[in-house]
Amino acid sequence: MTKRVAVIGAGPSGLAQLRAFQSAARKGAEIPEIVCFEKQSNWGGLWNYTWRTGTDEHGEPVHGSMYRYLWTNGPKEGLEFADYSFEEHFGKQIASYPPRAVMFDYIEGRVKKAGVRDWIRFNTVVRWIEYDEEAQDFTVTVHDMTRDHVYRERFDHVIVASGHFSSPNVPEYPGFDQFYGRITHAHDFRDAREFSGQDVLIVGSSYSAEDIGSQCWKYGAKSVTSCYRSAPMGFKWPDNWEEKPAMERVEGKTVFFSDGSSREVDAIILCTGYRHYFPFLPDDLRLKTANRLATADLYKGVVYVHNPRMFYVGMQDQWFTFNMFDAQAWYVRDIILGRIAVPADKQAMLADVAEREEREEASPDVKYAIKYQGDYVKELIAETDYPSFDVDGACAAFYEWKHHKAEDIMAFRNHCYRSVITGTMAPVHHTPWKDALDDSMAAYLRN
Ligand code: FAD
Ligand code: NA7
Repeated sequence: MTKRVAVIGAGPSGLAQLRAFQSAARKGAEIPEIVCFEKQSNWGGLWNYTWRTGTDEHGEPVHGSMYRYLWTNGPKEGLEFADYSFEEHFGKQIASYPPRAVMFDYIEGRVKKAGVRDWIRFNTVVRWIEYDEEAQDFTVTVHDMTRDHVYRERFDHVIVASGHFSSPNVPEYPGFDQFYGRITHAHDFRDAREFSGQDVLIVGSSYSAEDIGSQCWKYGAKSVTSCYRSAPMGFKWPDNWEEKPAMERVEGKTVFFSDGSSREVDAIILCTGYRHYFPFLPDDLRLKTANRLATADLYKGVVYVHNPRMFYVGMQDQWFTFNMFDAQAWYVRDIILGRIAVPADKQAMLADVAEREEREEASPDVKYAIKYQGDYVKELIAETDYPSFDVDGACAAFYEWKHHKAEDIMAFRNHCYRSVITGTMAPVHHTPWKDALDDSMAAYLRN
């Protein structure tokens, strides 16, 4: 009897998994039946933009956290698919920090070519998964929203690719309930123009804080104040952007900080990160981890040590994204196809996790972290037929990117890098990022 595999989510990670199996099938391998459940009506995950916030058309929590005018926050040369280059997709090399719509088109191009859309059941929310010890299989309960029908099916393996930048981490500070303006989380941020002319407070000091603050600045906020809990972002900010230490409390429109200073603001945007949240999983199958490079309880970063028939793809904090999801997906595929063996001993798997954690913690240096994840990508692709590529070259693009950000945070996206897949240098974009207000694909590809 053919094995059955359930993939949860058709974002970049889930699509990498479908492409991995399709690629094996195309080379003549016998593959299991793959069923991908996707709660949205289209693929692309976070890159499938929605204007909605809160609940979707079915009353489900909106998955999307992306916003209008988003351009990639790292160079595309660090994430390019090794089996499908930007040049293959667009017919030419393009500039290095594409807007969301361009990225969506690229993601979609590869899976359209692979012809895997039929494997996906759209508008279908995974509600619950249980493992049957005796039968050694999983029962997956899903809700088909189109037919308003709940049903269950059994699978030999489950691959969770539902993302982890969707369920917001929302802290509360004293006085929030009396604040005179709007308090939102980055997850619900959609259009920076909403804040034009306003004094905006950004809480947090990571990627969302940096980029949402920059969006507000670009689209005409009167001022941006950002505040950090642990460490400042420390960039050379424009004149109307001030970085403050931790927020302590709010009174009316006034925010007080831990250095005793205060500031009046019109709106507060909580860029306070996300939670790994799997409401469809019971205790024995649910990954519990912080957002870090060495995720807890995942052997080789993908095999769930407490039940090695279950896999998670894309659960790490991310320097590498699409190419790392590919490396993981090809690796998971080969375990399922019996080409790669997983240790039978749980202690051996836990030792692998512990070694990864220890190595991650060995240095707080950013370059070290980038190389650490690059080495992880190399480690996985060495064991499968995923096309090998110059991972060190991709790391080098990330190092340059870091340098360009330190030089000028509002201009780093004007730089270009060399593709590690095709060897071509990206063209300089026709308009500096801060002046390019139209983020459409047509505008970007005009080069
Ligand atoms: P997602 O893209 O989150 O996809 C998960 C999919 O699972 C979704 O389609 C969702 O609908 C589905 N799903 C979830 N729960 C269920 C369920 N119960 N049933 C059925 N389906 C379900 N990365 C970069 O490389 N460059 C960037 O510039 C960049 N910018 C980012 C900006 C923002 C604001 C955010 C939040 C992230 C950004 N990322 C960026 C990182 C991003 O995580 C990855 O690019 C990528 O989208 C992760 O893919 P994924 O498939 O793991 O998760
Ligand atoms: P991150 O990278 O997880 O960062 C979360 C930030 O929020 C980080 O600066 C945290 O500070 C801060 N944080 C968390 N809780 C609090 C509280 N309670 N008070 C103040 N500050 C807090 O999430 P991002 O959204 O920035 O990035 C996620 C992805 O989206 C990323 O891949 C990007 O590509 C886009 P800390 O340093 O922990 O003190």
